[in-house]
Amino acid sequence: PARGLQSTGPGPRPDGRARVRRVSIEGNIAVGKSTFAKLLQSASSDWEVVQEPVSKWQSIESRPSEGSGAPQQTVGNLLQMMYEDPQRWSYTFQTYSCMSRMKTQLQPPPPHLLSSKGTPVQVFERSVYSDRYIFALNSFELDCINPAEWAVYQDWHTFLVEQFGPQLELEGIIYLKASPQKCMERLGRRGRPEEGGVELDYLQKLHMQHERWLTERSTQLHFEKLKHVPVLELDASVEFLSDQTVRDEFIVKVKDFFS
Ligand code: TTP
Repeated sequence: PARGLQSTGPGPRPDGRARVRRVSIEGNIAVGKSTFAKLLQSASSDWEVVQEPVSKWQSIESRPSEGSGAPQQTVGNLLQMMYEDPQRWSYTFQTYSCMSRMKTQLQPPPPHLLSSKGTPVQVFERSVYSDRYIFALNSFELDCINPAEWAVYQDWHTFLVEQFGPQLELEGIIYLKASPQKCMERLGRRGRPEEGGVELDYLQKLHMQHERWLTERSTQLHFEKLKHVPVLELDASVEFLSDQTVRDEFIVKVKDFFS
């Protein structure tokens, strides 16, 4: 059984209320992270889900020069560019996805969590850590990010994570695990246009990266604390959205993990 959430912060706040803890949901493309996140959102008012900003990556906005008054324009779909020409665009994609993720992870918890008398938890879809240890690493291993880009990525990633320190730390990770074949089936069913060319082999590689990081815990992680963050692994191969019993079981396990 998984250990409960880590207690990395300073303990209860001066008013005696619990500190808001931070957890990420990790798992392969199309495993069902967003669906699971919505399930958590509706299960307790003490849990607040912060969604992944995929739509931002799909429409990059121009930055008009200050004071020009020109309206913002959509200047590209970075997700599509990355899938069409990974060697050209993977590094750019990972800098942008990581930056948008940092912004979301740094947002303060909403007021109702801060005033909660229960055990408030902020839940993120993925994290700055999966950006590096799943996607950027995988792109490097596939030669889509070259050694110089990988060195630059690691340098600024380490610098920023260390600068922000506790604000970016996670106290737990929920790992939704399903076979790459299952994820492929779900990916086909949802039909996101940019993902039309994704092959099973790519999902198998990403699955292996998740396994190395979250099950074997053998990846060369740069951040010492991350090696000890408790992981709750859930079997997401079942159709949890349509099965009330599975949904209830998941919620019980998550409650247990959070308490
Ligand atoms: P996911 O973050 O896996 O989101 P999802 O919508 O597939 O998750 P789920 O179905 O489980 O709710 O990936 C979104 C898309 O962005 C996907 O095509 C993979 C791509 N991506 C990268 O290429 N690099 C990255 O660092 C991230 C986070 C996503």
